[in-house]
Amino acid sequence: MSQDVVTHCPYCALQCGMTLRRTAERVEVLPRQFPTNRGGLCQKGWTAAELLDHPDRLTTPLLRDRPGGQLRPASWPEALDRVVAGIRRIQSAYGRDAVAVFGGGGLTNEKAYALGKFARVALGTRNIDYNGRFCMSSAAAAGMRAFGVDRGLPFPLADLSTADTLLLVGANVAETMPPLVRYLVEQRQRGGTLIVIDPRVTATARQATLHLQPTPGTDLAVANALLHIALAEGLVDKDYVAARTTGFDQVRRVTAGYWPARAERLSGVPVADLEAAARALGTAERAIILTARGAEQHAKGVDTVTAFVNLALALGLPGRPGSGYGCLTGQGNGQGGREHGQKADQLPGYRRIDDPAARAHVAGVWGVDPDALPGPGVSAYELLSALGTDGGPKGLLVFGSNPVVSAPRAGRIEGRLRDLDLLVVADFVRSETAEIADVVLPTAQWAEEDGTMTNLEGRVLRRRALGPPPPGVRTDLALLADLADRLDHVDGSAGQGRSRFPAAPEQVFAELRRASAGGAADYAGITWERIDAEDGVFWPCPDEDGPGMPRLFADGFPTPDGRARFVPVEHRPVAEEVCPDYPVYLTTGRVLTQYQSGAQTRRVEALRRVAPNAFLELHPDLAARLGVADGDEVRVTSRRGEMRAPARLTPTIRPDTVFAPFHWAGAARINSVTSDALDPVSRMPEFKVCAVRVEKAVASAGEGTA
Ligand SMILES: Nc1nc2c(c(=O)[nH]1)N[C@H]1C(S)=C(S)[C@@H](COP(=O)(O)OP(=O)(O)OC[C@H]3O[C@@H](n4cnc5c(=O)[nH]c(N)nc54)[C@H](O)[C@@H]3O)O[C@H]1N2
Ligand SMILES: Nc1nc2c(c(=O)[nH]1)N[C@H]1C(S)=C(S)[C@@H](COP(=O)(O)OP(=O)(O)OC[C@H]3O[C@@H](n4cnc5c(=O)[nH]c(N)nc54)[C@H](O)[C@@H]3O)O[C@H]1N2
Ligand code: SF4
Ligand SMILES: [Mo]
Repeated sequence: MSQDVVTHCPYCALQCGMTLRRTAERVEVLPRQFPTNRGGLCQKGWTAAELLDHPDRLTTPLLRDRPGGQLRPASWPEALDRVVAGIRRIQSAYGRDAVAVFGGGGLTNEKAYALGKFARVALGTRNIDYNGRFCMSSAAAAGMRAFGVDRGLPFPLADLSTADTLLLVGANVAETMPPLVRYLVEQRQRGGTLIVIDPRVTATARQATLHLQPTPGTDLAVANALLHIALAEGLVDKDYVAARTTGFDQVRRVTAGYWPARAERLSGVPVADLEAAARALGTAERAIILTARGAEQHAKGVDTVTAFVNLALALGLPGRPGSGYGCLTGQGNGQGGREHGQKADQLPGYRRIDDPAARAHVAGVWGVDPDALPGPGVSAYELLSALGTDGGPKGLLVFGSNPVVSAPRAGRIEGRLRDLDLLVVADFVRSETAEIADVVLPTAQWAEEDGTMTNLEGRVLRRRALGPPPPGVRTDLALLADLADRLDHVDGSAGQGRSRFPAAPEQVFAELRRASAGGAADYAGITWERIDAEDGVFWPCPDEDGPGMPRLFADGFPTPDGRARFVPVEHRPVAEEVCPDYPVYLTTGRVLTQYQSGAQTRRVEALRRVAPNAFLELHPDLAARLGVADGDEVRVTSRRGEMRAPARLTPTIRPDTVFAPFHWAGAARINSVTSDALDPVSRMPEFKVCAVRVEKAVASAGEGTA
């Protein structure tokens, strides 16, 4: 007996197509032909089903009876009563905003939507934000500013393979989206040029025709220099700039200051490489520029992305067939998760919560008075760092994030979380954040629920349940609906006590469609049947009878005048420069077989075998200066904290920079060290560069230990 279900991987934004098969012993993952992954999967996808019946799986709520006590099993009614009583107590003492919500870009569209509505309607709090703020918020803000819309890729992934020149900035796709590499291979087989900008010679950079290896935090200077060269060599598309954009003159003036030799001084990238890159981009018939976290997770992330968008616009790429600018979204529903209202300043359909028309529309769908909707809250890091402080929230509900490991300056954030009167975590494992919660609610995993996800192309996909969750486990939607009921938000107008929070995902999606109608991310015309029939549907899709939009900007930009906007941007130093006490740059990122905070993948045996622990990557020259040998335990210290891990010596990193992955907790948590400097616009933390000191942690034999 076997039963197959056609679905997608739970992890990253590539959302590879897969088939799940239930056999007598286990759930098998089979690769599936889908337009994005074309049958490919990475090790994380192959092993995704292992967590379904993992011994660490939570199957009962957990409660902590007093601070410092142990978590103990409890019934659902007891756990939910505790949550509701805690919320009531806090809100009556401190006001409605004193309970906050923290969401995640891994949640389905339905859950992200329900969570935003739950915060604004059931809790009546302005304080909701989510981990996407740590992810692609800089690219999102830059995209909105330039194009009037934020869709990660405004074209299908398949366009990558036909680009004559492809530029990847701070994207290590060979480890973060391995099946995407086939497009890069095809691109080069067609004779294309692949340029990678990364301070490390990554698995991705090794495939490049040209690799630029800047000091972390200097991409903006590189981008401005590329535009400077393009101008000097007559590579700018003047007709496009005149017909389709505004603001170029100011950008031209600013980029005049980025002559190649100056950019080389700022970034360390040789003039000849800058020239070669500018020419490869400027002379290509079809060129694509993509950014990811390496360029974006900076205190000047928005301006850095803007510099690459300026370059793309000057070369006439956005909207030209087979060309354009895009951001590689990260989490499974990183795209949809930023559209439907779990952002502090946002209502469904990518509407602004401070826009009276948007409030009126969404309040209508929700059956509430627009004036009853709260205003904008604060961004993720600001929210987390206010927890438990005077005037800050005293209660927090977390759905789909593990900030104890993944937040910047995590020691501080962990302290804030511990100071709360009420911390509620919905998760399917005891993540490090669940571990310090007052209430843990066990939720369904991806293979146990239906819903939709929007991949990095803006393609809305179906997630399908193989079967129901195990006994004792509820879906996020069901428990949000139950909580809302208990908080007394029952629709009296229907006269039958119908909950305003449906638990059935298809019903939630129907409501989301109405709420998003007319917004930038319009899902009104998308039905589950259409998604099945069409291999996913690209938003915006306002009409059930009309097509989705795989490619944007062919005829104009969704700005008031239909033109894209150039914005002049200047290089500036990183938030924390190296100094005699902290003489080395630290940058952080990912390895292939671990995912994010590691709460899931550290529990998968096959993945743990490949990547069992954290490490610090450093250049042999730096290691020699520090007296560190390969495998030595090192201590990495910043102004905020320290981390310990074995040294991994490699000539593939700049000698002035060290690298650590952020997937591990405890002493190996690199976010104890990272900087909480924020971008002024996106509020993105500077995860990708701070100043550290590196030293050998353990005294070697013969050295004194006194
Ligand atoms: N295996 C795996 N895959 C994942 C994830 C995971 O956790 N594990 N997470 C998913 C998510 S949520 C995301 S957001 C994506 C992220 O995907 P990526 O952005 O590809 O991942 P990162 O490793 O964070 O960063 C990419 C590269 O940026 C480089 N970098 C560091 N500083 C700089 C800089 O100043 N400039 C430039 N140009 N480059 C710099 C790093 O050396 C690194 O190689 O991956 C998704 N896929
Ligand atoms: N130093 C450093 N730090 C970083 C980054 C970096 O590059 N460097 N990258 C940042 C980025 S891009 C990201 S996206 C964040 C990610 O970091 P986190 O927000 O911590 O993301 P995850 O580890 O995916 O956490 C998801 C948690 O929710 C649970 N979960 C998964 N799906 C669901 C669901 O559907 N419902 C519920 N209730 N729970 C679920 C998982 O078990 C897990 O415990 O980290 C950021 N932190
Ligand atoms: S690339 Fe991403 S979506 Fe595809 S199998 Fe790996 S983790 Fe899953
Ligand atoms: Mo991310």
